[in-house]
Amino acid sequence: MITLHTWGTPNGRKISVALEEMGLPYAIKVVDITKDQQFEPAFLAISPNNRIPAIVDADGPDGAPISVFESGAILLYLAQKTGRFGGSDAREKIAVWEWLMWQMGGFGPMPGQVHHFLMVKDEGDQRYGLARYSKETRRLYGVLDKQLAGRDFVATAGEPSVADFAILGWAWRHERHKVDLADFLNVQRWYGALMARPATARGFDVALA
Ligand SMILES: N[C@@H](CCC(=O)N[C@@H](CS)C(=O)NCC(=O)O)C(=O)O
Repeated sequence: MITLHTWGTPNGRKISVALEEMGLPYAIKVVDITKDQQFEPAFLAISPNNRIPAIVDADGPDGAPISVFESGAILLYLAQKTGRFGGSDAREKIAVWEWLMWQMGGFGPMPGQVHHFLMVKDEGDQRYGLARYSKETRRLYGVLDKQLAGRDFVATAGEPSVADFAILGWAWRHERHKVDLADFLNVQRWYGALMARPATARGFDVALA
């Protein structure tokens, strides 16, 4: 059994989506980051960067328990464990790594800054932050749109990969970072197709209580 330590944010939802898609049994342990539970010693023992998500797998690679933090590492771990959603051959696997790292380095940190600056009170600070990070967020949506032209998934053919799940976690919050998917038609098509998958929908809906 896997325990997912999480909260209802894009980085957390990526993992519940992946677990649902993989059909792995899991239990949820809520870490309420609005109450600073991410700083509790028991959580820091498995996630030293005090961020959700983290997992504990009672049945690690050698049969002993293992904990994993950082959502990208968790997704790669789960893909390795199940042999699913990691790419079907060596070339696909490398493309999955590329697009997963693209998400972790940009398509997450940048819209996350938009979310932050939308809440900043000082108008001058807000204007600067939004101009900088909204522009970069839109550029990233443009990159994704180009990659998805003529393709169903970012890095694989036939079935999605953990890179799609990672990117979807942030695209799920497109309204919050003020992006209209109608401006990115390939992203809109990909988003609709993934969200129509029952397992993916369950991953976004699973109760965090
Ligand atoms: N690179 C990390 C980022 C995780 C992250 O930023 N998590 C946020 C919620 S989405 C968090 O736990 N924030 C708590 C805090 O800032 O103290 C990952 O992808 O796992």
